[in-house]
Amino acid sequence: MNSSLEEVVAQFCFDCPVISCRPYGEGHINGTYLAVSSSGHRYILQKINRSVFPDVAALMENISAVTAFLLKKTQDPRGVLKLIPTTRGAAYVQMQGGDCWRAFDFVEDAICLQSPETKEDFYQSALAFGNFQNQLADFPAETLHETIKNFHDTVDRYRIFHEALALDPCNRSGSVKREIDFILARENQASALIDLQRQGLLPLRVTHNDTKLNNVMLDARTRKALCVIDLDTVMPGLSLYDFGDSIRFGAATAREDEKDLSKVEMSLELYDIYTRGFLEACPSLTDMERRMFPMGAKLMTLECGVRFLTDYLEGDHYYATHYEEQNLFRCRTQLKLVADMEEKWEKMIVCSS
Ligand code: ADP
Ligand code: GN1
Ligand code: MG
Repeated sequence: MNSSLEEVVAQFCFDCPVISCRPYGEGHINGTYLAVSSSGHRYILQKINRSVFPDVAALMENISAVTAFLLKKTQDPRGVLKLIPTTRGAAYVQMQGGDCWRAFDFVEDAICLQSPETKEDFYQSALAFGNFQNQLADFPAETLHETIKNFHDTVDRYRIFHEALALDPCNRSGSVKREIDFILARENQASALIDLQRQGLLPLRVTHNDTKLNNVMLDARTRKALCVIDLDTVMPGLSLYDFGDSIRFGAATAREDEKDLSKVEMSLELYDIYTRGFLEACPSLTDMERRMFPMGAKLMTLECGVRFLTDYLEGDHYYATHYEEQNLFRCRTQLKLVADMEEKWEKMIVCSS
């Protein structure tokens, strides 16, 4: 452990001194570490990405409030993320230089998947996210801070994409004409969900907004859903954002940055399974929400493709990348998924009705 990490771990109320701390997981946003204390107790330590989340105090207020609320509704100690306070009793610490850190109890005897190994795994993730939304139905949404403005405003994501395209700071737009054309050809659909919300036809709820399969923990033995993690983007939103983002990531037949696009499809079977689980765990969804499931899946996938391409055009500042062009490969899988959903549209409607 280097000396600056040692200084960080000394700020938290861990059960015993931390003896090791190493990078952990496959998140794209925060700096995540696994910290182990001399008793063997494990913790997750995270450096919060401040360029993505400039108002850390507001972000941590959200997480403290939501986890405290969920704790009252669950019996299982692994049923909700547990924040470890700092030695000063705060939810996070700001180090000299400005970096902000927080810590959680490690969810033990649990697994976190990049793709479902069985259909039941995906069904369990649907229960986890559906249940999360259901449990927060009576949370006072107006008290939550908007941690990222216009996070799932697809129209605004297009606006930012156009800006990146016009500036083209890395001279990359010439080599991605096909992807640009695909995205522009669908711009007129970007407001489909927001329009319905504005007309009062879709309700605003407390949503997670980042419902990737790797933001759910399953029990390692029973493989039943335990809890939802990565609560940075919990905000008022549409249920379709949560539904759609889960399909985008978990119903895909290949990894998010798969280079061989012939392997990338949206599995209709997994779509169907997720739909059943989500509805079962969140029975209060309206007919309109249910009817818009296919559009939620498509728009969240398209939006993600737009975001990956924007980041590629801007020089890969937002998402963590591990090799050149990773954002471009990520974008291509998303666009392939959108095309596949368009082909399977009628069947998706049948699954959702
Ligand atoms: P990011 O915002 O960068 O995606 P996450 O909060 O999702 O960060 O954490 C990244 C990964 O770390 C998760 O996908 C999961 O594998 C692991 N992780 C995060 N929190 C916990 C926890 N409390 N217990 C066990 N694993 C965790
Ligand atoms: C990011 O934090 P992580 O890796 O769970 C991103 C999501 C994207 C996703 C694409 C705060 O999720 O919005 O859909 O990458 N999170 C943020 O994999 O931007
Ligand atoms: Mg995550």
